[in-house]
Amino acid sequence: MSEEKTNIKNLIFPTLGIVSIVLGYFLIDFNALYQSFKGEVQFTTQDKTCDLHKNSCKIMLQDGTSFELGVEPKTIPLMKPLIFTIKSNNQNLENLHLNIYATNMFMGEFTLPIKNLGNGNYEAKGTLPTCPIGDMQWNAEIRIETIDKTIGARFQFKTDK
Ligand SMILES: [Cu+2]
Repeated sequence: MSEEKTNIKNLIFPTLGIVSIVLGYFLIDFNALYQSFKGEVQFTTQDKTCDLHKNSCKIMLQDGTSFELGVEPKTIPLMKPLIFTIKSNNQNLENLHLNIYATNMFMGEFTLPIKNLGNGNYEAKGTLPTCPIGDMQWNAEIRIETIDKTIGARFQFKTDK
């Protein structure tokens, strides 16, 4: 009898340990962690009056780098190929990415490689997923590393269904 109790004890404590590790893994707020990680980037957000459905929008970063983003087609449809054209006053940027994610719903994050086409012209291509709710608000971000920090341009747009 007492031997059996010991066996149960030996079983219960490791099991509890494993269960709490597994629960902990799922209960950690990954979104908050992710956002705090993002918080280390100093973003400059696009002027609210600029509408990517109408024209391209320009952002000037603290270090003097400018990005002008345009989306084709301007209707910004979901589930259709989009071309993001980017102009910069710096012709020599490499390994840039356009990070796109919805801010009013978790729809995943899409990391589109930005191609340097030369003469300050850049381009990224991608497709945004369909959404059962609609009226998604998106951030499209470009980050660049400077000597002491990471800064970034944050473009914003909305999509219908
Ligand atoms: Cu959505």
